[in-house]
Amino acid sequence: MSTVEKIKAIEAEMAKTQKNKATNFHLGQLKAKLAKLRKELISSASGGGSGPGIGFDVAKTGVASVGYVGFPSVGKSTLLNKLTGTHSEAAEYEFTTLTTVPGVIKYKGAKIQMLDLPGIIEGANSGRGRGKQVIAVSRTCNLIFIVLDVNKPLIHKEIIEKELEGVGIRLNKVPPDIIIKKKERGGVNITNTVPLTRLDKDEIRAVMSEYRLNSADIAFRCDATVDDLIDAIEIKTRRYIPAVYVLNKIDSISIEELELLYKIENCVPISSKEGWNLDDLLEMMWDRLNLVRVYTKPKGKLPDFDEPVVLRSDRCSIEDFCNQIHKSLVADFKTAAVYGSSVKHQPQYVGLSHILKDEDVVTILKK
Ligand SMILES: Nc1nc2c(ncn2[C@@H]2O[C@H](COP(=O)(O)OP(=O)(O)OP(=O)(O)O)[C@@H](O)[C@H]2O)c(=O)[nH]1
Ligand SMILES: [Mg+2]
Repeated sequence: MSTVEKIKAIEAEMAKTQKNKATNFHLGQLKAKLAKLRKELISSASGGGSGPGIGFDVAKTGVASVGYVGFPSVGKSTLLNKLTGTHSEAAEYEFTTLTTVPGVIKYKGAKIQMLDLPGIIEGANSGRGRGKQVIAVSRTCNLIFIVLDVNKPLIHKEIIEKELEGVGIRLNKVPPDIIIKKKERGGVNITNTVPLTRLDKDEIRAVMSEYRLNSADIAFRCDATVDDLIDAIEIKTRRYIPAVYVLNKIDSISIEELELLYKIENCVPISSKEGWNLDDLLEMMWDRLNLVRVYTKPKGKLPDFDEPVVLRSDRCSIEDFCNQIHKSLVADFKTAAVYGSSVKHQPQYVGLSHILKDEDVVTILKK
């Protein structure tokens, strides 16, 4: 049986098993098995080598990347062309784009790479169409634009979410607050700081034994589901990525129809053909990317507000800032004078480990 067939078989078994006290252990086991099989799919997708993967290995440029994911012909390439001025073939037939087409946009001083991907369809994560490669690229992005055609049924949104979820991508979520400490012996010890209303001990034990975690302390600090527990165990293969739902082609529907669409969370309605509402889309992109702009101030001079050093919020210490400017800077570093919201005193003298905030001003003092 192939991995995909095994997944199908387990899904079928889960569908016909009723959830109750007696079956909880069995269902927990099946969920964990499923998660392990899906992991096999991810590793075969990102491993490359097999199939037509040419063009999917795009060099990363810029401080962050945004991947465009959507069904064929929803207007992904038209959007890339409008936003970045890059040329990616756009046409009215499906699967126009067959490879990753990169473009770059400069927004608020930050260079952001945008990746136009081929259209995906249901079954993408098990290898249909160019699905595997699209998904492998999406996993590396800092933000995903899920592009939807407002004329197509919203079921497309769910299909895409399911495809991405299936390979360990978690959209607009934070990792579950569950701490697992492996031990040499002593069995599984479960503690919780909030009541667990969605998960019972049998399910926890089933999942733990499926992962051969026979001795461990697990502390639940959120009302977790069995999927959250599996995510916590599999944390290394999970990707928590923000997503924006781009509702394209609003030029082709009425105002009344448009109002209904605004109910979708994290959405921006646009028309890439007419260039409508692209400002809102970029503003939302900026917000979700959570970038940190740091202005340099040469000693005794005014800060340079035109060319910020842009950092990602997960890597924005003074050391990261120095490395962005020049590799040798850290070796010569004495102290940094920082003005802005990351410090109490203006300026405050800090070391390499200080974490910067958006729009701070920094002067590096050398030895
Ligand atoms: N009315 C309208 N049509 C649009 C809009 N954006 C794109 N289109 C049309 O939709 C068709 C498909 O556009 P593409 O940009 O090639 O779509 P894609 O998502 O890149 O398609 P694939 O590469 O096949 O996945 C083209 O005929 C575009 O002119 C829009 O905002 N409004
Ligand atoms: Mg395209």
